[in-house]
Amino acid sequence: MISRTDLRGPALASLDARGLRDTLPRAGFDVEAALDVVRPICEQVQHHGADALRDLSERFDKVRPEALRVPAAVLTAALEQLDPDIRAALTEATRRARAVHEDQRRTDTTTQVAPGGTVTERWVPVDRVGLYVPGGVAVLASSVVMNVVPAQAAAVPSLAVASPPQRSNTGVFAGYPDPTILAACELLGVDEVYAVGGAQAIAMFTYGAREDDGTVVCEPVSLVTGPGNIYVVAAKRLLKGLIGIDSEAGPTEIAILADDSADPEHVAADLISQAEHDNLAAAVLVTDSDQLATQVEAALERRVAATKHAERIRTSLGGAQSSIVLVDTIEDGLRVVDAYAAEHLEIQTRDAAAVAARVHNAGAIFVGAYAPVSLGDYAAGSNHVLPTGGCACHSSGLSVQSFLRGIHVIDYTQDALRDVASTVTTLAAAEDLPAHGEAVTARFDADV
Ligand code: HSO
Ligand code: ZN
Repeated sequence: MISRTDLRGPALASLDARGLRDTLPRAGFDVEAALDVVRPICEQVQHHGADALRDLSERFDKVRPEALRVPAAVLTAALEQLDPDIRAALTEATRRARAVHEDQRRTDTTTQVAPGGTVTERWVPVDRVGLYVPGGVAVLASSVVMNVVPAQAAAVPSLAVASPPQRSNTGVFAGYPDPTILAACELLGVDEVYAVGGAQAIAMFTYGAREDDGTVVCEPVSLVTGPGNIYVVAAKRLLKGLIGIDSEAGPTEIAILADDSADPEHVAADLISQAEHDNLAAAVLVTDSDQLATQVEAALERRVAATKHAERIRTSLGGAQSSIVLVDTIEDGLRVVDAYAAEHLEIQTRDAAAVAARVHNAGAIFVGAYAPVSLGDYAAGSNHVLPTGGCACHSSGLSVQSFLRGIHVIDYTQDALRDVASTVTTLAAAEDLPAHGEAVTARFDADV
């Protein structure tokens, strides 16, 4: 069900990081093609506001939302009707995520550059953010926690959530997003929730939306975060610049670096757990043990046959994006996982912490036998919105930092400016921009 990629022998040594990356399995995720689909959708929202949002919902979600903004009473009802076990689990997941994200808060730093001259880096939250919560193949209430918690820890003053209306909803929830998503919003104290999904949600956040009579339905935001399908990703790419975005989250990925000390049942269970997300999800095992590879193959067969979403899992494990990669040593395995730059990387080797410390590229690293990726998906305290598609070599997952801007505040006294004046005028002259220097010397003309 899963292919093997043999990188043993001299083959690996001859590849540089780029070449190695190209030989590793990866999902085709053609965002460019989706741009043509989302461009007219975004224009429709830009020009026709709330009317366009209702029409697009009817077309794509097959439901016309009663109200685009979910009424407070519906949010309250969602939390009241939430299964108490789910409520307790969401509360615990939130508590752990808050502990981690509150520790990420930044304090302003002031550096005395010279007597009388200081630069302060002031951390300021983005004024208003839009958080997208998908509602397609899987409706992920945990993603509400993972987006809202860092934004709140960053003290973002205005925060809106959008999620697609669900055709299957009934009663008070008819025409609104999944009730568990609504309950999670209420639990986290988010009262601005929209029944808007897909590319049109990103467009609504970008342009804002009004009714024909001018009534404001949604104010525009400065930053949009959250995962989504290929159309959501394409809309984010299209509108980036008008708004800020987090990384473009593609299909989920798990890579596991394991030696013969790993338990094949754990390895198989973890590969399957992320393959469960999506036909395009990627599961990659990198190992120096032929025996482990064989045992994992057997365990996969058995476990997939026994799990609920077997079909989807077979597709993703059997896809070109998934493979068991054989290497000669864990040392070589480290080169492979660094080149792959997985969204999630598990280290199931001897001395796992020491091996993990040597990894450079991964969205999140799960160390040893008792840190499966699904722990991080829900309740480790870490964030599960992470860079995919190799972007972990330059980007980080969602954090408090994603919602802050560091503003440099420059404060110099007259003497401090005078002391550095010749440095400015010299460099300004070197760049043939004398007026830059004159802006400094103008302040001291009387001295001369
Ligand atoms: N593994 C997903 C997050 C998730 N899993 C939510 C289950 N629910 C991307 O990190
Ligand atoms: Zn997951």
